[in-house]
Amino acid sequence: MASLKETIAAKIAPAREELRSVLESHGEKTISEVSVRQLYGGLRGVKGLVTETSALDPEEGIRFRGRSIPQLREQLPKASGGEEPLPEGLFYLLLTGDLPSAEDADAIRREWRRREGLPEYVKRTLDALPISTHPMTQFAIGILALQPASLMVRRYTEGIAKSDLWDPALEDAMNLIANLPHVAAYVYRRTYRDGDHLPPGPARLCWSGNFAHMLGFSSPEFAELMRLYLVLHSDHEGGNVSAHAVHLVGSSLSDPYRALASGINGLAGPLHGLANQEVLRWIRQMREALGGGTLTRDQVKKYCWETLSSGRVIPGYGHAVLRQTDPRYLAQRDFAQRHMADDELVQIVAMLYEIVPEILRQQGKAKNPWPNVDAHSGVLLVHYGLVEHEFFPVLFGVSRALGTLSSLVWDRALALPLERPKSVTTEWIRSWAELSATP
Ligand code: HAX
Repeated sequence: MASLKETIAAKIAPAREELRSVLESHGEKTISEVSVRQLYGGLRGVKGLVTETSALDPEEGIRFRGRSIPQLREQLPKASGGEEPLPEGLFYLLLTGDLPSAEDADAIRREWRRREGLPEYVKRTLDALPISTHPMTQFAIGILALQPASLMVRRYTEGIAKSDLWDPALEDAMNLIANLPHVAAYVYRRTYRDGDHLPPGPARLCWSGNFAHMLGFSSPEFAELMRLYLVLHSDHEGGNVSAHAVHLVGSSLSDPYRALASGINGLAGPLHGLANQEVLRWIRQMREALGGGTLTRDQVKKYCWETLSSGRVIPGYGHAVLRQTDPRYLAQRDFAQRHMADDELVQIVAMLYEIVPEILRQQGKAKNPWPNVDAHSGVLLVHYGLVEHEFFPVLFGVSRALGTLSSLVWDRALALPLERPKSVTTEWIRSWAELSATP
């Protein structure tokens, strides 16, 4: 069986040739024109990036290397006795484009488990932070604290050719992914369990199972949820803030640790990954405001309108690209229906699905009234006892590393250049518009 690195190495020359040929045949064709509105509007809809690992269709949702979420849940290798796909297999797929065998996924599991172990200075760095520091801040600092181990930096300093940088970038990505559950679990246990840390579990545990174990959750069903969660949040094409930040920062040949930390900081915004914390916070506030009993549809509707009229968003709803219910939401809903249909919070989430889209339609602002990935994830975690909502975005961050670091390895393999778009001023736009209007 070829190693992961051998499999990728064999694909690099053809991929470079493909890129050369696309540029030779189509290099001067125009894909996107940018309106002034788009320039001020977050470049929504402008095709300005190439990302191979996944592609997002507004109606159908995400495909990872061409495969939909239902297909992934069916086709990717599973843990023994489990039904949900292994993130190890997904990572293989994202990196190579090939569906992994059970042996391929297990080889990645062994690699990650072999590379794990937090240096003491990383723990001391985290311990120096006030316990009130948001878990996402701690997580980003933990990632940066690991950075002195970067092989890419060492090789660059030794004078490696730019075209070979993908190799140490892959090594960094593997070491980093192996240790992200350790950083995350360390943050969780120091913040919410009085620093009572748990050692890693037996070598046979998969990446997600070991993560669940180090967080302190031993139920096999929670490990199943982790596998699904860590697969679903991994990648969402290249334009979202976290993926774009990793790609942008990496384009300066900044190493994978620094690039991922940037992506994690982007993910920590409430319009992006922090929305999963906000959804639960909002539901808890709603229950409290409504007296804590069983919620009626009318009460929920009124609370949604109050949220909107106070100038806030309804978290977990809407999307910059999607125009349908997010299939990542549907996969979590399916998990909930199979494992916890009677859970009270799950039922509130189901009620919101029946109520919120119509309210957002009536309000008439959001282009997409449907739920996104963050509308469901929190209540699943709470069901198993992971109740601390500020920690939820960290789980998202652990998962997002899989997609963004796979893309980063390919950015280096294809020797993509420094990303440096041109900016203009409003004054420039005015003069340009006046000049273009002159007959
Ligand atoms: N509640 C209230 N208003 C909403 C809304 C929501 N859920 N979604 C969009 N809108 C509003 C926008 O705030 C915007 O209002 P203004 O014109 O006053 O600025 C208007 O509708 C048009 O926005 P849009 O074009 O439909 O959406 P954007 O592409 O600008 O933004 C967001 C997409 C996801 C940021 C947006 O839908 C939102 O704020 N949703 C709530 C937060 C959330 O769930 N974020 C997570 C998204 C998924 C993700 O990235 N996860 O990591």
